[in-house]
Amino acid sequence: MSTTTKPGICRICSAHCGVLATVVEGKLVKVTGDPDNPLFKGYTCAKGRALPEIHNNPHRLLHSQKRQPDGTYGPIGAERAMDEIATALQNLIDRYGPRSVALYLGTNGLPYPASALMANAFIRAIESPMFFTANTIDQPGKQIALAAHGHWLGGDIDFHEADSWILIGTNPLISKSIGIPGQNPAQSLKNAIDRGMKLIVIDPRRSQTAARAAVHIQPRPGEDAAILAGIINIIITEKLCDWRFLEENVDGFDELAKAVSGFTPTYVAERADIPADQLIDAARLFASYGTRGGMVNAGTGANMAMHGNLVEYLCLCLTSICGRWQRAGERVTRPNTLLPAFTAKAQAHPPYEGWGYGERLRVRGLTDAVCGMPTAALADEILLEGDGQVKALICIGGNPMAAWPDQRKTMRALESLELLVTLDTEMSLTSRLAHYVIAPMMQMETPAMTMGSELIKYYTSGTGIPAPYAQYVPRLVEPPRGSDLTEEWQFFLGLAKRMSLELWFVNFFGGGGGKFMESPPIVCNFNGDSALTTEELFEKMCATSRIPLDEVRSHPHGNIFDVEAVVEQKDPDCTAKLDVGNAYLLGELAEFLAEDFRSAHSDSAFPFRLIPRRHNNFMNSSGIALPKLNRGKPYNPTYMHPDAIAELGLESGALVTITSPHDSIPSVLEADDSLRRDVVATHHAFGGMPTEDDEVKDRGSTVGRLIPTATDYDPVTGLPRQGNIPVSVTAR
Ligand SMILES: Nc1nc2c(c(=O)[nH]1)N[C@H]1C(S)=C(S)[C@@H](COP(=O)(O)OP(=O)(O)OC[C@H]3O[C@@H](n4cnc5c(=O)[nH]c(N)nc54)[C@H](O)[C@@H]3O)O[C@H]1N2
Ligand SMILES: Nc1nc2c(c(=O)[nH]1)N[C@H]1C(S)=C(S)[C@@H](COP(=O)(O)OP(=O)(O)OC[C@H]3O[C@@H](n4cnc5c(=O)[nH]c(N)nc54)[C@H](O)[C@@H]3O)O[C@H]1N2
Ligand code: SF4
Ligand SMILES: [Mo]
Repeated sequence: MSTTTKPGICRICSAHCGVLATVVEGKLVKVTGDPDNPLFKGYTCAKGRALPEIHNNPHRLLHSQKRQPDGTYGPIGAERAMDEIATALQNLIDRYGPRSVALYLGTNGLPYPASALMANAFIRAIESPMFFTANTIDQPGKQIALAAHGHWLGGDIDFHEADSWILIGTNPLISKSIGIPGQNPAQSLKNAIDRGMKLIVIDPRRSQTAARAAVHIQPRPGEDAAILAGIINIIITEKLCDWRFLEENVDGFDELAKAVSGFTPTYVAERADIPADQLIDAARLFASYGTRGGMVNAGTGANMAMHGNLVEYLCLCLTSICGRWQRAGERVTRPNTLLPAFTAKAQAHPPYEGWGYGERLRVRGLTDAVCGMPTAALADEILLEGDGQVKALICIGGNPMAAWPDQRKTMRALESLELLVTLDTEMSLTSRLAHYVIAPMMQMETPAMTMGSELIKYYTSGTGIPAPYAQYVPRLVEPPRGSDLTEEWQFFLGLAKRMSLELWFVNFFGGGGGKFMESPPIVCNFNGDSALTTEELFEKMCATSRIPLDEVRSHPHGNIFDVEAVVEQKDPDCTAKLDVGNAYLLGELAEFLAEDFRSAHSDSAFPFRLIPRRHNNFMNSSGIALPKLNRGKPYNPTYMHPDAIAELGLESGALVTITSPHDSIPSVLEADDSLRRDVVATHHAFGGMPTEDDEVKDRGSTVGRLIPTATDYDPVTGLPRQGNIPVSVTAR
C-alpha cells in the first residue's frame, strides 16, 4: 500500500493552518496538525481535521452538472459546459449589454487565491461593473471607516505584546477572524492573560471569548455605537488621550469630542442596559492600564445590528485618540512575506473618497463603494425589469439561497435568471436552482500558499498573519479517479478563450478597493496562455514577494523568515493626518443619539432580539451535512436563556416558529444561559428551500428569510439589519 504523509495548508478559514495530510492509495485519509510547523505547532480545529471527509464526501460532485428540461440534473463535461456557457453569455451580452452579466464571489474564493483574481479579470474583460462579493453582507463598514479615517502606515500593534484589547461583537476563539490572531487563538489569548493582558469583551452573549475576559459588558444588541461613544467620552473627559499623538497625527478631535458628549455614562447605561460603573472601568482600563496598550476590533455581531459603518469608525477613533498604532522604531507586526516588501512609516495615509461613486444601482440610491457593490441589492437588480437588468449570474464558492438576506426574494430572483452558473463542490441550495453547476477541485487537490491569509490585513486592522510567515505546498492528492474537475481560475480562462477576451489579471496589495496601495499591483495579461498551470500562475502572483516563492517552497512545513522590519520615522514633509471628525459619520452618531430608544426597546409584538453567532464545526453553510462535523445535529437551534424558555411555558428542544416583522421560520429551542434573557441567537446559512420547513431537524432553517432588504438597511453599503432582528418565538 502506498502511504504518504506530507505537509499541507487548510484554507477553510483565514487562519490557513499548516497541517499534515496522509494519502493512502491516492485517497486523502487523515489530516492532523503539523507539530513541525513553526507558527501553528500542531494546532488545527475540527473542520481542518475533517478535510478527508470533506474531500471524500459521498455528495461531492465529481462531474459538472447541467439542468435538464424536466428539472433533473445530469453530468456534462467541463469543456462542453464552458462551450455552452460562453455561447449563452455572449448571447446575453449581445442582446442586453454587459451589465446583464453579474458575478458573485462567496467565502470559498478564499482557499484558491487565483480564482477571485481571474473571476475579476473576466468581469472586467466583458466590461460589466456587476462584480459582487460576500463582503457587503458581512462587515463592509470596515472599509467605509478606513476611507473616512485614513490608514496608519506604521501598521497595527501586535496582540502578543499588548496589555489591553477591546473586542466588540466578535468571538475569535471560534471564528479565528479578528483581534486575537487566528493562528491558534486560544493559546495566544492564554499567553496574553498569563502575561497580564486585560481583555474587554462587549457581547450580549457570554461567548467563549467573553468567558475569558477581564471585563465582559453584556449589553442589548445594537447599542455598540452608544457604548463606543460612551467610552470615548469618558476617555476625553478624564483627559486620558494620547495628546502628543493627537497633535501630530489627528484631525477632527474637537468635532469628535462634541459628538460623543451626549453619551454620558448614565445615558449609555440606560440605553445599552449595562452598569455605568462597568463602562467607566472599561474606559479607564483600556486607556491607562499597563505600558503597552492595545487596539479595538469589532466583528460581525456589532456590524450587522445596523450602524456598522459608525461602529467601525468609532473603533478607529478610539484607537487613534489613544495613539494605539505602531510607532517609529518599533517592529512591523505584519511585514509581508509572500506579499511585497514595503516601508512602514509612523505617519498617516489621509482619508479618501469611500462611497457614492462609480456604478449606480437602480434601487435604493445605492452605488459602488470601497467595500464593493451592495450584494443585498443584487436580487432586486435581477428582478427589476428595464435597461440594465441582470440576466445572468455566476456564483463562485458562495450560497445565496442560504446566506443572502430575504430568502424568498433571492429565490424569485435566481429562478427568473436566464442563466445561473454555480461553481460548487456539491448541489448546494443555490446549485439546486442553477442551469449549470461547475464541479471544482478541492483544497488538497490544488497547490496552495498562504498569500490569501496575509492579504486580509488590507481588509481591516486586527487581521492577517502577525509574523513574517509563509508556506507553499504542491497538490497532495489527485482528484478522484474517473472525475472531471476544473480549478475555478481555469473555468474563467476557458470562458475568456471561447469569447476571444483579453484577460488582464491584477493582483492588488492594498485596501479600499485599490484606493490604498502599500505596494504596486502586479498586472499580467493572459492572451493565448493555454497550457498555464496553477504553479506558474502562483509564480506570477509572487513575482514581487518579499521572500521569493522558491525560498518559501524550500520550507515545506512553513517558515517564519528572518525579516528585520522596523517602523521608520515620519517623512519630514508629511502633513497627512487621520480624521476622527468625519462629518457624515458623526452626523449618523447625532441621529443615533436622537433616536427614541425607549420605544424601540419595548415592542411587545416582537419581544426578543435575534443575534448571529458562528458554529465551531461549520464554515457558514459548508460541512453541515457531514456526520463527523454535525455529530448528529445537522440543524441550527435557536439558543435562548432557560428562564426565558420557562416563561414562554416551553422546554428546551421544543419546535417553535421564529417570526420577524418580515417573515417566519421554523426552529428548535435550545437552552443557553450565556445569553441575555431578551436575546435569542442562531447560526446563519442553514436550512432548505422555503418549501422544506418540515425538514427543520435535518437541515435547520435560514435566518436570511427573516430579513427584508429594503426596510432597514445602510444607505451607503446596502447592508440590511442581519442582526438585532426583532422576533417573537411561539410554539409550533
Ligand atoms: N443572517 C445572516 N446572514 C449572513 C451572515 C450572518 O451572520 N447572519 N453572515 C454573512 C457573512 S459574514 C458571510 S461571509 C456570508 C457568506 O455567504 P456565502 O459565501 O454566499 O455563503 P457560504 O455558505 O460561505 O457559501 C459557501 C459555498 O461554497 C461551497 N464550497 C465548499 N467548498 C468549496 C470549494 O472548495 N470550492 C467551491 N467552489 N465551493 C465550495 C459550499 O458548498 C457553499 O455552497 O453570509 C452572510 N449572511
Ligand atoms: N468556525 C467558524 N469560523 C468562522 C466562520 C464560521 O462559520 N465558522 N465564518 C467566518 C466568517 S465568513 C466570518 S465573517 C467570521 C466572523 O467572525 P466573528 O465576527 O467573530 O463572528 P461570530 O463568531 O459569530 O461572533 C460574533 C459575536 O457577536 C455577538 N453579537 C451578536 N450581536 C451583537 C451585537 O449587537 N453587539 C455585540 N457587541 N455583539 C453581538 C455574538 O454573540 C457573537 O459572540 O468568522 C469566520 N470564521
Ligand atoms: S482554524 Fe481554520 S484553517 Fe485552521 S484547521 Fe480550522 S478551519 Fe482550517
Ligand atoms: Mo463573513
